Amino acid sequence: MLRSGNVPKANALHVDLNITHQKNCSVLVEFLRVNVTDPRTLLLNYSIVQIGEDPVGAHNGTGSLDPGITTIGTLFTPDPVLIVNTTFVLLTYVVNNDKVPIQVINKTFDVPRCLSASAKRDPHLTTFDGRHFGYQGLCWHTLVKDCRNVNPRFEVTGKFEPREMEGPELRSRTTQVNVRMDDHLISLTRDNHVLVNGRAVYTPKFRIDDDNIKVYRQADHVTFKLSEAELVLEWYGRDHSLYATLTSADYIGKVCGLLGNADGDARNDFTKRDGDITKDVVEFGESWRISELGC
Ligand SMILES: [Ca+2]
Repeated sequence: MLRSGNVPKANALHVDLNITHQKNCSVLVEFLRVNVTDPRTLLLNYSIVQIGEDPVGAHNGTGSLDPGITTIGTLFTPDPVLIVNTTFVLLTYVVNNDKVPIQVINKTFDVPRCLSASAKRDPHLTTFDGRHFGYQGLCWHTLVKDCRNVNPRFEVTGKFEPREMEGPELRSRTTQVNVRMDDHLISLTRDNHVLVNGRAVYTPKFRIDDDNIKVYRQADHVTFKLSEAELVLEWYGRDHSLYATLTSADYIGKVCGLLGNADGDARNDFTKRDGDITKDVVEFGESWRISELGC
């Protein structure tokens, strides 16, 4: 999380900021009302622009913080091509009901390189580098794992099972996701249950391995964070959808599996387990099936 450096004065009619990364590498900018008891409405005009040599479109918006409303947010998704440790400037003018400026926030924040991938219903899979493909495989497959050496620090696997038949073609979907990290095996089930080494954990939030692994159970999904790799998984079990984001420079281009190698080049994403690149989606998919796990 990136936190604003603004230090609001006590009882001032000001806003503060929270800037956080969200699913699919989007960025949420939240405006927080500092003095919640003040009866005046705060009007916001903001503009988010990238710092750099090439001009890019600004993300502009307006909003109002009426009395009783403490937070509003704006979500924007930077162009993935530009998300290489990019610095953005958020310029916000805050005025009161009389349209008199009372605060200008000129806040600079960095967005680290971030890549997103997904395994869900059709089109089924999208790699970190944005290649969409349908692969109707069955049983357990490697989705993404550390491929820096022969002893991966982590591996995320998905179980594909057939959908209810809708015609003669077999179509599969993800029904469970397992994450293996050191001695820990965390399973995310289709009912959004979480199992740690086979035992169900029902607390809404828990940590493992000195905070390296954090799991949050929410209403319709489970969020899994692996701090070391800056890998975030969001699992919507009932929707059979997994979203993954990866931001660590240590792992960019050094992962492998059905979600690709995250090096920014979609053309090499069909790299098989043996390192060869294929154009055949079935050959690629089958190479990542984990035959020893069965179905
Ligand atoms: Ca690639």
